[in-house]
Amino acid sequence: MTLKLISFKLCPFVQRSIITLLEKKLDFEIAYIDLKQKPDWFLDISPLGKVPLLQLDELVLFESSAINEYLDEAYAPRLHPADLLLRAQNRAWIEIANQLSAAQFKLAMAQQVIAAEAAQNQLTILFQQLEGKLGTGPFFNGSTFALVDACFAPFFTRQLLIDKHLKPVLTSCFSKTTAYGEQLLARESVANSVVADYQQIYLERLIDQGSWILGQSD
Ligand SMILES: N[C@@H](CCC(=O)N[C@@H](CS)C(=O)NCC(=O)O)C(=O)O
Repeated sequence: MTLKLISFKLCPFVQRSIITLLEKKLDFEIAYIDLKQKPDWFLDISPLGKVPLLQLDELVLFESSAINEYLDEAYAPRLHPADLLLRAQNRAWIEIANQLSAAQFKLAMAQQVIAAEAAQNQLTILFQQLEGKLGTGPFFNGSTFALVDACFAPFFTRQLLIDKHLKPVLTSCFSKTTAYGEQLLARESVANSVVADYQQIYLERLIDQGSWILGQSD
């Protein structure tokens, strides 16, 4: 079966699915679309008009969580924990990863200090939650990389770039979260989950947006 991921280069949800595909060492095709000019063929097959989509021959899956869980059940190695309760907890914490990415997006897109501070406050609350949950690492559940890690990783890919412009206050007082992010960024699947010119494209997006954070570096 051919696996084809319909993608957008800056999307953190797409990145989660790419990490999952890479962890499983699967062959897959990738097609990038411009979300500002969605092609008709994409709108025809995407119920929510969102990426990622996973095309499996004639069939299409949407929503990154459904895509990732399908891949996890269909292809070894299993990334979700075998333990039922731990797996349920991991799924719940993926919602925290969703909220982190949403707050980070608000911070990156903020044009005014008020909106940026509100987003930073949301991030701080979420960091407090994550810091209290993480153990000795290196990953969310301990020694084994899991699907929940694939969901947190894209947040850290972007935070690394944001921290070049802001004083990295957000992570400096959260040592476990900082170490967790470093471990994720060092993982081969995470490093290879974005395009080579990702940093430049992300910066151009911030410039286009008139992002508040760009004015903050010393
Ligand atoms: N819950 C969805 C979220 C996906 C999502 O928000 N994708 C964004 C790009 S990062 C998108 O396609 N947005 C459509 C648009 O901007 O019109 C998932 O996990 O797949």
